[in-house]
Amino acid sequence: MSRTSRRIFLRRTGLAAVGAVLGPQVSIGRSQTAGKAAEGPGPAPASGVIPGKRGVRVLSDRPINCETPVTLLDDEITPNHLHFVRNNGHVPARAERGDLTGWSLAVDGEVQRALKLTLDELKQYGAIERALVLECAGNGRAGFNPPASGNQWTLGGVGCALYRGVRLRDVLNAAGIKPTAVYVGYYGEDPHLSGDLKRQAISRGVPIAKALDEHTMLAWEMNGEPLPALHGFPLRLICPGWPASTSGKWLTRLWVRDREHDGEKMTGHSYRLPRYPVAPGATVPKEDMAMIEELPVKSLISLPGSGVEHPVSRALAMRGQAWSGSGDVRALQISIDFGQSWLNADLRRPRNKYAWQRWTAEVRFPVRGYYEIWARATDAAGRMQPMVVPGWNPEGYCNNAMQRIAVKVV
Ligand SMILES: Nc1nc2c(c(=O)[nH]1)N[C@H]1C(S)=C(S)[C@@H](COP(=O)(O)O)O[C@H]1N2
Ligand SMILES: [Mo]
Repeated sequence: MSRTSRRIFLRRTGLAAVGAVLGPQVSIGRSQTAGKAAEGPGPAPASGVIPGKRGVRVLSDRPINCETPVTLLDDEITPNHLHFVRNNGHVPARAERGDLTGWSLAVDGEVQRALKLTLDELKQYGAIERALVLECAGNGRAGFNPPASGNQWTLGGVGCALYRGVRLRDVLNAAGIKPTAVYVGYYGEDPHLSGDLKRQAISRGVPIAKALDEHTMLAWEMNGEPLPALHGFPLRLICPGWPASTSGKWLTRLWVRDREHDGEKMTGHSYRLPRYPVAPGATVPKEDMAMIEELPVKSLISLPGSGVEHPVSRALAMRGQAWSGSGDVRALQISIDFGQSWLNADLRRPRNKYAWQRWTAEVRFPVRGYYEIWARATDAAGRMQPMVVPGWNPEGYCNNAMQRIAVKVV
């Protein structure tokens, strides 16, 4: 079948959304981004449109959302100019100006003494530095069929940067957590898209146990620089392993609560999955949806890009990253025969818990021809990435299907 007739076939059968993701990834000679742009939301605006970003793919510019082409997620530490951005509202003017005037962080609610801290006061709590993966729960959404509305993230709504800040628990303990505390909700300074100052763009949170986890932090630095405007200047939460929507940016207030937080995007279907498997396209009642906590195990192939030619006489060098919401990946395996057999890649230990783990592999091909290469990570509990898009859900979250690339061996 020619490419054109194949595409018509996909459209007719209502599989265009799947074709948009899988087609380009497994066809020779078309990059994933070019293929996606051809059938997706339209060509990406010229790079440089988003201040401070280079080489990213723009999903929307109001609010700003961009993802990283998977071949550029090749570093152990994702540089600031490549890290994906997921904004729900506008970037606050303070962040654009890099201005701390009048800024403070309030910690209140179910605490013995409410705090109001300037950045300098916050820095008195000491500093830790950690490489931490942030992944949007909607990363991979473009793979669902029927499609879910929202940003059509392919593979690049993820990054692993080096953050400097304090443990959230040190600040919460200074405020004194009351026994009634069960949840911490965040508020940020980003204006709602409508311009209505009374509305929040997003206000999510985590249960108190996750807030008190030693890896949950308040960060003011990203890769050795003050937090960039797009990533939450002057202060953000990092709740590693959980949907990055819990990692509030441009923080002004932490509200310790005696119940689950009910801010913007905490209720309804937001960041929730059906409690039981549902048929694709099903309508799921609100009460049957449960909050996403740990994200599933996942990996990516950053080298080579899909569609390369490789000589049969030589081994193909491959590499990429693996991570999981529980903080540990036990194995990374590669298949060149559609999953009939697997070889173990070299998987490095993470730089610290919740950093991603670099893997490398050398792959030899028995004969010339067309190959698909699949990469599959397994977490410490033995859970593996599925071969196909898992568990359809109304909002298109948690697609951790294996990444596939195509190689023409000549
Ligand atoms: N205040 C605020 N915090 C926010 C958001 C936002 O729009 N406003 N977006 C959230 C979502 S959905 C994600 S995926 C991450 C993205 O972080 P990044 O833009 O630094 O990659 O920030 C989270 N924190
Ligand atoms: Mo997100």
